[in-house]
Amino acid sequence: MTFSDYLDIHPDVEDAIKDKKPIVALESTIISHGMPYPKNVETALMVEETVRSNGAIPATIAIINGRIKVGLTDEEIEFLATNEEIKKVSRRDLAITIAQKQSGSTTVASTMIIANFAKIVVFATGGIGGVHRGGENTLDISADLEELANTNVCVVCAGAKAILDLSLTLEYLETKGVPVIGYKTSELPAFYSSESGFDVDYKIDSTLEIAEILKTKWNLSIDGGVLVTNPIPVGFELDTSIMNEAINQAIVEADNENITGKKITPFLLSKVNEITEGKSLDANIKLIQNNADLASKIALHYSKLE
Ligand code: PSU
Ligand code: MN
Repeated sequence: MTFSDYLDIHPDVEDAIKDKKPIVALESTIISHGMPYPKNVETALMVEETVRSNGAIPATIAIINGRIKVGLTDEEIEFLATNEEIKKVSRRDLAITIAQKQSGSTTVASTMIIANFAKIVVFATGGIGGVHRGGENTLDISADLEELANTNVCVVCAGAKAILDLSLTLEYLETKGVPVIGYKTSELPAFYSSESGFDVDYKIDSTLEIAEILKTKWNLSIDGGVLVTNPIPVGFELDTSIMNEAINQAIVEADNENITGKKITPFLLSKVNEITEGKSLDANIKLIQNNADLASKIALHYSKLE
């Protein structure tokens, strides 16, 4: 058996693959563990619509009853959004979830693995995992970074949240040879804010140029991903000092409650949302839409270069 024996591709995505139409992969951890119901469903559907309105086809990825799904029905999205039992599935969890015929939402790492198999090269998300604060002692480094090092997918995100150590995250990406591109910015965006104080490697203002860079990288057989960081739209940024305070408070609570491992990111996200009374959630939704929009434009150019 091979990968395809475990895979169900949605008919719309299947057609797009056949016709070499642009496709944008979307992750599902954000649906099950990144946002509360019903905003999670509304956002997942809205993001798919954003991709379609750009002339690309959305492929939201998840594991349902042991089957790898590339492209979900609205019912499957609802299922992932409402079922408390859905596991957060990163690289290490994939085989177990599938063998045990369970359901799981995919992180950036596992979404990249599946997208790559389906030959989908552009993927939009909110924020990637990275090196956590204190990661030099805890070794809490997201498998997302290792996947970016190895797997040929372009990930469009709004940078990473300040729940992470952004400086160590950039160092790790550099060591692993992952290009970090700022779309119309020379500064790494910090998710809720367009500024982090850290520079990206390259500022690129054109989606065609980004597509050409992807093409060139993989033509040269330089395997691994490319990270495109896209600042939150103007007017939707949150106040940095308020956010930092919320994040610090959330980290203290996580420490007090001994939250570690895969639980830490979802815990911090929901705490920050609680502390900011939903303001962080509104910003989160806006930036994901913005990333889906940019990813679609890159995918459109890339499909014409093929
Ligand atoms: N960062 C966010 N929102 C998210 C995640 C990260 O701002 O929903 C999710 C993504 O699916 C990401 C995962 O791939 O958390 C990283 O988890 P970990 O740090 O356990 O690898
Ligand atoms: Mn971790």
